[in-house]
Amino acid sequence: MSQPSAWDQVISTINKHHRFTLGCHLHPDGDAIGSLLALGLSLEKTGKQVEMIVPDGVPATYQFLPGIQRVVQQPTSRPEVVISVDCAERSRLQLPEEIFTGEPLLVNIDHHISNDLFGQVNLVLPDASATGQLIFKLLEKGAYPIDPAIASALYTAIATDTGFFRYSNTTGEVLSMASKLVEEYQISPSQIAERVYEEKSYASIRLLGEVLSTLQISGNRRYSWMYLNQEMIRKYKVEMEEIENYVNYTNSIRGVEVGLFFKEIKPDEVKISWRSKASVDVSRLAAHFGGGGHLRAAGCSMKGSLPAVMEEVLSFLSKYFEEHKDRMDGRR
Ligand SMILES: [Mn+2]
Repeated sequence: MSQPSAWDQVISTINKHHRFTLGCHLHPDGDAIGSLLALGLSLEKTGKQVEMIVPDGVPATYQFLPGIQRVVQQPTSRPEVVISVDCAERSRLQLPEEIFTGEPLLVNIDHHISNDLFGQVNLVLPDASATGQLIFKLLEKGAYPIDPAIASALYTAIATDTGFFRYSNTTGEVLSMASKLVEEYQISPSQIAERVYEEKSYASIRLLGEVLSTLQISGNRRYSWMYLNQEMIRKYKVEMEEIENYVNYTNSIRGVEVGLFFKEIKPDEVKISWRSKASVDVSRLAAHFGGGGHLRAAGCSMKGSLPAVMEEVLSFLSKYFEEHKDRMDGRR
């Protein structure tokens, strides 16, 4: 990671100002919530006035984090500086517009390769495994305080974006950061993993059962898919955040190279999650439908009915596997 001037710019912006509002993207995940909370709590400890805003509320999964009650849905003041964490585009930053009336400085801290540098100050490093990794470095470089609550938030951010240190973005640096958080601040990795993975709602497990019953496999067992329709969403009313990881079942089948999860989020809109093993770059496949993402995890959104969208995407995929048959067979 390079760009030393970006670090200095963020640090001097923080040091020069007093009133901060922090925000993140819609449907925040562990990295977004953990980064927001860690930075917010640390700045508060230095005596800054801080508001951490998540308009749609903190997902139940992350309610266990110490200090999380400081994250609120409505702002009460106008900041001098707005800090966006883990958010790739200005339009996805979930903050009420009135926050920007006094033209506060906008600081953008993120690790998405697609980030369009929408801030006046941008600390955007696509090589970072998690925004939490950038926040940890920032707190160290700026000599801002870290306590056990801040350490828990940082660990949760880093752990969730690396699939609890299983994904290909699990680097030595990420592991040594995690080790440091455990050794110096006595946080408990098993407790955090338990809270994130073993505190699902009853409804979300029942819904998973219905979704799994739609699972299918094709292309000589090279790709697999399942779906969630409006009827299931209405029946179970679970938070979208709890559904995010369902897709991993499709790709966890032996021999399957690409896994798809179709979600009918509105009657005429389907969100598709793509997963792959190392052989197929799903960010390129998702890009064919106007989406994007990473090599092994991508997404796209399409207009149309669920059956029509599934038909279009699956016939594309069928052709793709037909064309790449030789290479795939060679791998087996
Ligand atoms: Mn992230």
